Amino acid sequence: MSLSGKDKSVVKSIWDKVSPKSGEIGAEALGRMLTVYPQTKTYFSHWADLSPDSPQVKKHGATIMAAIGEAVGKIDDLVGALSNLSELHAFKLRVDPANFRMLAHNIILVMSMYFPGDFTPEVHLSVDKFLQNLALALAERYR
Ligand code: HNI
Repeated sequence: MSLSGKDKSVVKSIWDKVSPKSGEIGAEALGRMLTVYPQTKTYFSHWADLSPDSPQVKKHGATIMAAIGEAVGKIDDLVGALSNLSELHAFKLRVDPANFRMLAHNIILVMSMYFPGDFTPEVHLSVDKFLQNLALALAERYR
């Protein structure tokens, strides 16, 4: 399901609002993913503390959201934009790509918590499509 011009403009404009809070949102989303889908904890077993308030969870949540923010800037070529990260997750980290959807779900949830007024069904739809395309692009090098 490719992104329409409208999806792209909706995603860019909600991202303008979200980006000042993106570190916080990413941390909350990652912390929730680890709690709600505890099987995802296996990939982070080298961290000292996997609780939602841990410094590593907070820092890494911000890292992930910054990467997504960069991808928003390259929304016309997500596969190219995410190729290095895809390679890293496929061959070095060996993350099952099914997990990308679990994180995406939590990012949407937390965005809607932070911006309830802006998060209309139309925005939800476009952000969901964007994150699905991002997950597909991140899975591109798994072969
Ligand atoms: Ni992911 C590292 C981006 C989903 C497990 N991940 C990164 C880094 C970025 C990143 C950026 C840092 C790379 C570097 O150091 O060069 N990850 C993303 C994005 C998504 C995502 C944009 C999806 C939206 N990663 C996931 C998921 C898992 C995951 C769903 C596992 C459940 N990622 C990791 C692990 C690392 C990682 C593990 C290494 C962390 C560390 O510090 O050891």
